[in-house]
Formats: sequence, C-alpha cells, structure tokens
Amino acid sequence: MNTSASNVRTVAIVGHTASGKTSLIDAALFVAKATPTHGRVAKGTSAADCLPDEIERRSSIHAKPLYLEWEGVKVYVIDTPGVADFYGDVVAAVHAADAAIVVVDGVGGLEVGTRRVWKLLDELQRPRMIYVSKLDKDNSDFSRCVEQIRAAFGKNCIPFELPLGSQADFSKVLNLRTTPESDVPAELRDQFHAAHQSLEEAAAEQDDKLLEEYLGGQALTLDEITNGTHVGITRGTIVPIYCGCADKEIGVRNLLEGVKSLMPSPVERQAEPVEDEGQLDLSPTAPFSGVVFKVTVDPFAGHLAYVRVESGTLRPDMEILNTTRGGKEKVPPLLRMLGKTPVQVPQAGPGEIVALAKLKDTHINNTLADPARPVKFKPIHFPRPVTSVAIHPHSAKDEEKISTALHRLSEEDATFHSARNPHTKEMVISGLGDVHLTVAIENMKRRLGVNVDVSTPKVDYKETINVRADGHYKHKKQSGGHGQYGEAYIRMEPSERGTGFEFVNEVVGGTIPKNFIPAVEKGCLEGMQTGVVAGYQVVDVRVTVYDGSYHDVDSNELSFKIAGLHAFRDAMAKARPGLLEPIMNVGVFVPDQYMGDITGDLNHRRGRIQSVDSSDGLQVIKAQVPQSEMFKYASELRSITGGRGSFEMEFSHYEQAPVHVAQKISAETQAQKKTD
Ligand SMILES: Nc1nc2c(ncn2[C@@H]2O[C@H](COP(=O)(O)OP(=O)(O)O)[C@@H](O)[C@H]2O)c(=O)[nH]1
Ligand SMILES: [Mg+2]
Repeated sequence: MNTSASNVRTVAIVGHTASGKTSLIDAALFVAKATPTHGRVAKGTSAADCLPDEIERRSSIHAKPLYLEWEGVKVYVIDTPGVADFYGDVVAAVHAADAAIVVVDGVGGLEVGTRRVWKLLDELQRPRMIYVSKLDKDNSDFSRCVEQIRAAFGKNCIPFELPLGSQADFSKVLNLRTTPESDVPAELRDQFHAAHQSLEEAAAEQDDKLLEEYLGGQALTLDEITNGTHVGITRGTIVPIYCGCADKEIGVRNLLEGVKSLMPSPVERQAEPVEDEGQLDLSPTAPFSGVVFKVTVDPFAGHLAYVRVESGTLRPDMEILNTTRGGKEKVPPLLRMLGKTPVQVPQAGPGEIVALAKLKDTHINNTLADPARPVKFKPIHFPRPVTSVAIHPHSAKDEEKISTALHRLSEEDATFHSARNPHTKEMVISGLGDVHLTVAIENMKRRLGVNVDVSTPKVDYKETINVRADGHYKHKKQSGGHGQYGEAYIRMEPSERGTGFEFVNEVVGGTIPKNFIPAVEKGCLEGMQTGVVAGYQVVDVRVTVYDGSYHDVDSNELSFKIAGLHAFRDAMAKARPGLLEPIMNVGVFVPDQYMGDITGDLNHRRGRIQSVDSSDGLQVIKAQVPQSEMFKYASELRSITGGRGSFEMEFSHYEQAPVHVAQKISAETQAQKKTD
C-alpha cells in the first residue's frame, strides 16, 4: 500500500434520513472486503450503525468514520445521521472530510435533508458526487431523480451512469466513463452515447487544451475524461450522478472506482483556516496538526477522540499540544475503528482519521498539534441548541451523578448544553430537537442507570419596579428577657436594566448606628430574592436607607435585617412592581409557501416580527418572542412545514410582561404555593 497522502480519500456520506447512506457504506465495506459479511441496518448487523442506541433505532445517530481499501487507495468514509436533531454530527463530518457523497433516495427523490446538506457543502466548499439509491424498489426512478437534482442544484450535476432495467428488474449499472461500449445492450446504445457526450463535453470544458481537441472533433481518451472530471469535481464545476442498489451491491464497485479516480485527495484541498493566518503545509513531512471532530464514549473502547489529520504524521508516543486548551497529551496507540472493532495502526498522515483513547483533557472541536508549530484551527461552527427540557431525577442521590454525566455529554456533543438554573433550581438540558434530548436521556440511563422525569422548563421570570416609592418598617418584639428593636425608612427607585441591586446609605446623625446598616442591606437583599408579584428574583432596583431608629439594649442585627426586609416589601408594593420575562431573538427559515402560517403563528405567540428577507430560496423571518411561548417550537415548526423549516434562537433581553400575562403567572404561583 502506497502511504502517500495522494492515495487517501476522505469522504462524508450525507443526505436525508433513511435515504440509504449507512446501507451504502455497509455494501461498500463488504465489496471491498473490509467486513467478512454484508451488514444490514434493518437486521441490526450494520458495521456502521453499531452503537446500542443506533441498533435500537435502526438509524444513525453519530458521525462515524469507517475504513476500506480500494485498489491501493485508503478510503475513509464518514457515515452521518440524517435526522435533523443530529445535524451537529453532519457539520463535524463534513469538516473532517475532503469531499462528500450526497445520497438521494431513488424513490423519495430530493427531500428537506438533501437540500440542507447541499447548503452545508456549499458553505464549506466541499467537492461532491451524488448517489441515487434503492433503484431496486418499486416506484424508484433514476431519470426523475436526475431531473429533480438538475432543477434544484444546477446543470453541472451530470449523470455518470445509466441503470440497466428498473425496479424489480434492475440488474446492473452502466458507467458512462468506464463501461466499454461493447458491454452496452444494443437498444441502449443511442442513449448511452448521448449521455456519454454530455459527460465528455463537461470534462473537456475544464481545460482549454482539451476543449480545443474536443471542439475539433477529437474524442477524449478515458484518462483525459478522468482528469477533466477530477478537476471539475475539485473545483465544484462538475457533480457526477451515480446510482445503484446497496442491498444487492449493484453499482457499488463503480462508485468506489469513482471515489478513487475522481475525488480529490487531502493534498488537493485548501487547508482549514488557521487562527494565526499562516499558511499550513499539508504534506506528511510537515509538523503534525489535526482536529478532534467527534468524541464518543464507546461501550467497547471507552472515551475516544476522533482526529482528522490535517498535516504531518501522527504516531503513538509522540507528545502533542492541545492548542485549544493548552495542555500536552501523549499520543496513545492509534486506533482505526471499523464500527465496533478497533485496529491499531502505526501512523496516520494527512486526511486520515484515527481514534485516540482516554486523552487527559481533549474535547470536541480542539486542535492537536506539534508543539513546534502550535497552530489552532478556526473552530467548527456547530448549530446552537434550540429546544430545552427540565429533568428531575427520581432519587435525590442521583443528582450529582447526573450533573457529571451531563457535563460529559456536553463535552462530547457541541450541540448539547446542560445547566442548573440557580433561580428556578431546575436542571435544564438543551439540544437540537426532542429526539436529540430523548437520546441523551436514554444514554444517561444506559451509562449510569439513572431515571429522570422530564418537564417543560420553568421560565426564569424576574420582577422589578416602575416608579419611585418609600417604604418603612418598625420591628419591635418584647418577649420576656431581651427584646428586639429596629426601624428603617427606605426609598426605592428603578435603575437601568442590567444593574441588579444598588444600596445607598444616607442615614445622618446615627438614627441607625453604622454597624447595623449592613443588616438593613441584608434584609433588602433577601427581599430581592423573592419579589412581591409572584415570588421571582427582583432586579434593577436602587435602595436608599435614609432614616430609622434604634434601642440601646434591644437593637441587634436580626432586628435591622427584619426591618430592612419588610421596608423593602412595603416600598416594592407601592412602586408599581411588574414582571419581566425573557425575550428571545428567533430566526425562522422556511420555504415561501409557509410564510403566512409562520408569521401568523409567531404573532399568536406574542412575537414581534422584525424583518423578513429571502436567502437561498428560503424566507428568513426574524422576530422577538417571549421564551415562555417557544419551548415546543421545534416540534411545532416541524409539523407546520413538514420538516422543511428550521430555526435558531438565542436569549436577547428581559422585558416587562403584559399585565394579563403577569396576572396569570402570579395566580399560578399562588395556586402552586397552596398545593406545596
Ligand atoms: N430495497 C432497498 N432498500 C434499501 C436500499 N438501501 C437502503 N435501503 C433501506 O432503506 C432504509 C434506510 O436505510 P439506511 O441505510 O439506514 O439509511 P440512512 O438513514 O440514510 O443511513 C433501510 O430499511 C434499508 O434497508 C436499497 O438499495 N434497496
Ligand atoms: Mg444511517
């Protein structure tokens, strides 16, 4: 095996859910003799869908690199999930790959997921081929798919193959580049010839010299067509369309041949952007650098960091620097994972992917590099979580276990967040959709045996005041022995959003002795914890204590704290208190026809539409919407648009809730208090 980087192909397999990505990989692994048997997703024997959660669902969840060799070329294929909830792994896989194969379902044709990955490949400028799957199935139709593809993605998508027979009679794929004309049945010769010409023309257009020959009436040789196509794919001006049936291994050899002969190698790509802007030498002899694009806790191999080598050569026992986090790591044995089975390899060069077990402090999206050339790649931009639930462990003693597990999960998955909200006292987990969160919870159960209940998170409302007001309280208690005495006069006024709490002492003449002023402040701070509207945290208030009285014997800290607290509540009640609710910035992306439904729905959620633009054939609606109205939006948007819409959301600011909303929440809090 030639180990030069030009003999490596690293390809992400992407597409809509259930389009046949994993099945294609299983077929390819078998055809290339990487696996002794042909694994099947449906039977739970797939080499790629091999993790417990994937076998259970019969569907991919994790980006997963697999390895095969084809005619002297090392091929890394990265399987990706199609379900939108795991889109983070698609982004990671495409980053780690030099090119992609977009799988289009031969029955379903173009779907939401196909368009989504296409856009991603455009953004990250990855060369690609298309593979139309399942041509053995009833209602599959290669020509219909080709038409759809060319209409949606452009005329530079060119069929490189013709299926022989269709549906139940589908038996073979003719490759327009490599199949000799003598192998083409007579009745298909004309069609074959015409299709071959389009391909030849496209290849010729990549090179002035070839074009001249071609226009001069000279036929291009196979090598010339191959080279022209290779250049075209690498530039993005040619996208070959292949086809087949993974189940019966039809067309799979052709596809592997195409990957080998047409797809770019790691040295033909632009280096990933480096933060210091320096040029990176992509050769195997350069200093090592690589990106951790995926971390898993594998039930068989434990904690694994998947590294895509960008430059240089990685070997065991080397000392490398995690330039993102600053720590050094000693390189453990390099593992090339074939689904469940790790194989140790002596080294890995540009484009290759290896798993490193049990690194000390290396997470997803970290750069690893030779300490002599400590480059740092620009981080992968993962989609941000848009949906959240609160989780409640069945048993209090599981709380700590859970927070450790959640912390680990968020280190593995950049699209998963977890945090305890100190105000609502809830553990909230966030991700890209309901399935994402369900899988995370199942994962926790599988790893730790802990069970949790799930609820819609409580909204972290705040309270504040709107006008200035005075407050007063005299605390006086005489019960046998020592009494308690303290009196405070305060003034309360609204302060700017975000200032929290300010306390000013304007007491003159010692009406409250200096040493008791902090006690008054403490009382007010306690008042800030539970406001008078519905018991939420109070924010953005300035309190000035300006008068009071004391008793030589009976005054103590506690008395002044109590006086401070009640004076605070007295003032707050008079200061036109109100409820603040969190407002989110929301961006919704939908095809034109859903515009009316989406804006209507956002209005219904008390949203304020701020702008409507169109980009890439989608309408982009920007709005500000109260958080309380958005918890179930991920699934509702999916049902309005049949999965064709997506959205992003982030916290914007707090804003006064309308009176009817505040009243409703206040009533709910009262009712809750009664049942507690
Ligand atoms: N008949 C037929 N079914 C296929 C073929 N490829 C995949 N499938 C089925 O389509 C379903 C989804 O396949 P899978 O590979 O998991 O799709 P993925 O989600 O894109 O990875 C499974 O039930 C497969 O058995 C094919 O070539 N022919
Ligand atoms: Mg799959």
